[in-house]
Amino acid sequence: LPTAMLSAQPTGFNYDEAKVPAYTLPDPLVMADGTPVTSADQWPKRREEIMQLFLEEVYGKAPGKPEGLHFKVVEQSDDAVNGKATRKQVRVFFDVDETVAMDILIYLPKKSVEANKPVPTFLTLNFFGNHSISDDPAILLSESWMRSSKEKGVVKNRATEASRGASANRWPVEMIIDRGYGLATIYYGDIDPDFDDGFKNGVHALYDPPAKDGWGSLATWAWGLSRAMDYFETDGEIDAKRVAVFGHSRLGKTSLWAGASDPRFSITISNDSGCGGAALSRRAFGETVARINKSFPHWFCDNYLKYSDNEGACPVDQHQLVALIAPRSVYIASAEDDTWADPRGEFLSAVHAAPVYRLLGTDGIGGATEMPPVNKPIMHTLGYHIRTGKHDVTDFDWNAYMDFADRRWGK
Ligand code: GTR
Repeated sequence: LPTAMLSAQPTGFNYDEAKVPAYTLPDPLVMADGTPVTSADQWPKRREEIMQLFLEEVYGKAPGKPEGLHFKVVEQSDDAVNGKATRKQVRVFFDVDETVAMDILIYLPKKSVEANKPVPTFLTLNFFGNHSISDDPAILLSESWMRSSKEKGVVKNRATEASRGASANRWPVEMIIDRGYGLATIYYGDIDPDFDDGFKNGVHALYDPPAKDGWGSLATWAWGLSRAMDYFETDGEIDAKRVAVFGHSRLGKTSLWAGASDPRFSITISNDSGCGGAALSRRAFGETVARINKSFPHWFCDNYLKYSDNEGACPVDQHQLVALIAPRSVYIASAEDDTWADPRGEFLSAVHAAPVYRLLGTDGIGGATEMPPVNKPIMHTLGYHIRTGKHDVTDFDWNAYMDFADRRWGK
């Protein structure tokens, strides 16, 4: 089972900028055959080359939308969040027989719903069940397998009443509603429980076991986010054209892959995503490919194992993941004390993706080449901040994401 908690700086890894190995990044603007990409109309072809490499070598290939996909509203109320929001809990069934499902908890500002104004919404995954984000007693208590955590009230891999609101500090629901945004969240373990079981449970139960280039858990969670998007497209209260996909840590890796693999996401937000997320692998700073493959062999496709202690051989690096999302907006956030996730490597992904954004006619990251001071967000088509503090999600982070969404969506 994965290590539940890690100290900020596990020993035996490099945290010294002077010891970052010399490396050359694969150029997102040179075709596999060496042809330079100099005009926007060449990009779709180059993008497809990069996409195939990520599918085959990194995250793995997921199936499309399942035929049996269907939705049921299992609970709703127009009196949530101190009377300011509506609440809806939607069960998304992945098969006709209803054997595997995920629940989406959705809060929308009541004002917008009453005025028939579709709501721009943050779509998120959570670590400990929808009921963990708020102490709202009407949230259905998750019955899914969960990583054991005393702190989160999880006993023998199941949530208990003590789990309610256990992660509320990361979820400023009222603040989000007050700013006119919706919040939708899903327990990631509904889609695929986060342990290495040879891909038998969760939605994998409905499919053949993945091949070497088949979907690992990150790709599977991202696939679940796309199924939530399928639901949004049927719900007139949500503005499906203005959805920001957000995730923290392993779920930030997931949101980046969701943004890259599904063009319906208008904004992609990576909070402290680190190795296999926004951080450049070739820097081998903090968490490395070898370490992540060892601790979490089920997150990536099996082909990714080839790059343990061999980052330079990987035909892609993580700036190209950001480039796959271009010209859509991406916000990358780091935390000063989160050296395990390599804040500088996270920033550099945005910098090295920016040429693609500029080729496609946007302002990229506004020409930034140096990291901004702490707590001073940069906001262009690409956004970035490094805030003070540890690996976490704070109100500072959320405020920056909403400022970014205001800009992008012209609110
Ligand atoms: C750590 C892992 C990181 C990050 C984090 C998390 O153990 O090394 O890559 O994903 O977990 O998701 O909390």
